[in-house]
Amino acid sequence: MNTDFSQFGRTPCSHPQARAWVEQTAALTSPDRIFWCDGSEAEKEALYAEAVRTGVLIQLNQEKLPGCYYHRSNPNDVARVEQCTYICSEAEVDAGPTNNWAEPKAMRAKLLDLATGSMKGRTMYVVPYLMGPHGSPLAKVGVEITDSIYVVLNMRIMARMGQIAWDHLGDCPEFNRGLHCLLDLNPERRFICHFPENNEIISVGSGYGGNALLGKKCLALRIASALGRKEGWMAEHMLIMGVESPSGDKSFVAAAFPSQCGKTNFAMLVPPAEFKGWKVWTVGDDIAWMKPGPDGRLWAINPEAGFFGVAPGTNAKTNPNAMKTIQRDTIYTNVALKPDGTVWWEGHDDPAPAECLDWQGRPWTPESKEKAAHANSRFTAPMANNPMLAPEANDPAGVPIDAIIFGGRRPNTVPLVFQAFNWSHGVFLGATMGSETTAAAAGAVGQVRRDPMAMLPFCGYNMGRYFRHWLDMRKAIKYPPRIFNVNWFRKDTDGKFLWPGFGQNMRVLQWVVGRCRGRAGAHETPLGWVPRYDDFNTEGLDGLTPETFEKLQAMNADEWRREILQQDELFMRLYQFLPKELIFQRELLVARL
Ligand code: GTP
Ligand code: SPV
Ligand code: MN
Repeated sequence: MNTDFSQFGRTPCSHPQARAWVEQTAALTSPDRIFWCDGSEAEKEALYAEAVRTGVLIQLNQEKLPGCYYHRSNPNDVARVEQCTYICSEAEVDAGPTNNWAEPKAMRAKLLDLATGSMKGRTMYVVPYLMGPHGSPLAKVGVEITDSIYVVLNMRIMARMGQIAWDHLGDCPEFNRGLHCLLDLNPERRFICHFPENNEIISVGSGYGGNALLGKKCLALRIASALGRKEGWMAEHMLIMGVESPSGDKSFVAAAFPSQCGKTNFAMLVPPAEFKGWKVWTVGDDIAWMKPGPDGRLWAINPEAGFFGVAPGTNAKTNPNAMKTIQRDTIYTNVALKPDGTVWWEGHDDPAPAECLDWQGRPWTPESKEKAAHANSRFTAPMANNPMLAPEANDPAGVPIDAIIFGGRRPNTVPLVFQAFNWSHGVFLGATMGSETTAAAAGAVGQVRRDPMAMLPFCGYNMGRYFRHWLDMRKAIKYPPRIFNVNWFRKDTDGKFLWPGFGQNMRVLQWVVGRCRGRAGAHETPLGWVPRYDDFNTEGLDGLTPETFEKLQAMNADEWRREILQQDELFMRLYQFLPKELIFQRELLVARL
């Protein structure tokens, strides 16, 4: 195959506005060369060859992991950085109390100054991409200009990249403009900035995940959430899954869990053996765009085309479908590299290797004190590799959502599962969600903070208005999804998880789907509807005694008093913008307790 890099990327797009913007950006950043990505297979081979030649990627063992590559980030650049992330709306109030705000003119000037001449001696890649199935009325086109070949190769997996985006755009002048410059990866010069009023993103100084793959968190959540509010739809940090029962009916569930709180695992769930005839299909594992359909239901698409999943803890028992998905055509970032050119991480099926290189390239043995893989190490894999990919994942119409689940990482207080009384109570559950912080973002890990709808780091506008938008959506949806709350992470007094999680989450899912279809019983508590022991499928799960179930579902009044005070902290910050319904919901909860 021809992998002569100079032969590729030579054809500029014919879209006049995109071309003018690229030329203008090149005049500013002064690259040696402009590379126009077309998304073809031949181009892909040339890009991988170039990435290997320049040391950005290491080719893995092609017999064991065909099409797989390995990347190490700069050690100071391994997670999202919320303190460097800005919403640059004209008015500060539009960013709201939970976002960093910067005045757009001044911030743009500062960023363009940093970008000036920054691509000298480098290649500037133009990455056209489509978020969503081709032909979907919800799909959106973005163009990312980047000087990182790692970003290009990841975007090529995570989005529908290349000619397909230009085809979708046609002669529409409107597309998302994303400029990404690595600079010198100095955290002092790291800014991830969103200009929702201009449909524009400028990100400098980071090459990692959500900071640099601009289609993902920047466009598909921050920009899209602001757009959705204006246009009457929702952009959410949610997985989407299809649940097929033995009788063949298929329900669709969307679930919002904060970063590193189980979306990918839940989306790829394999039911335990006792669940004969049940199948779970993946539509998406991180982001959902949802809009009311003409039939009065809420329809959702997954705007992405790949999985940027957490590696540690992934194995054939916890997530067999992920393990199958990442055997080929996958980029591994910040995991450990074994001498045979394969990879390893904490929680892998294979035992710890006698020797390997850790995520920073240092020799590692099982005696080493530090972990071999970074806690936020990731795989980037095409969704087409998933053996349980739902056929609907490529359907331009999307899927109708029957249930929405909110969940966080809570060692105490929050039961395994309960159901909201109605939509506005469900919005209250989402709005008051708390979760322990994780390694997906730089900073302390394991501290409970409020993370409404798992969108705290991703809502591109004022969070109070976001709650209003959620409440208002009810009027546009004749048959609203039922809303639930889950917590896989409750611990006993010894600090051990009370619930086995992973595939066993099917038991919760069966109850959720059963509730939506009028098949499952429940009883009313101050928190919401909960399953009784007999409403819950415990067959084959040794140890799920009525006593354990009681512990999982327990509601402790002292814990809940503290919980409500913590919820109040966020409500106070947002007070000026907080919809009255949520204040009423809080009062009702206090009264019920
Ligand atoms: P992002 O990609 O950061 O948005 O994360 P995510 O929400 O997709 O989380 P993911 O499924 O990758 O899981 C994150 C971590 O939680 C992994 O280390 C998993 O092993 C662990 N985890 C996922 N599901 C469960 C569960 O049901 N129980 C327990 N105990 N751990 C889980
Ligand atoms: C998350 O942090 O929620 C992720 C990873 O899905 S990143 O793409 O880095 O945002
Ligand atoms: Mn995520």
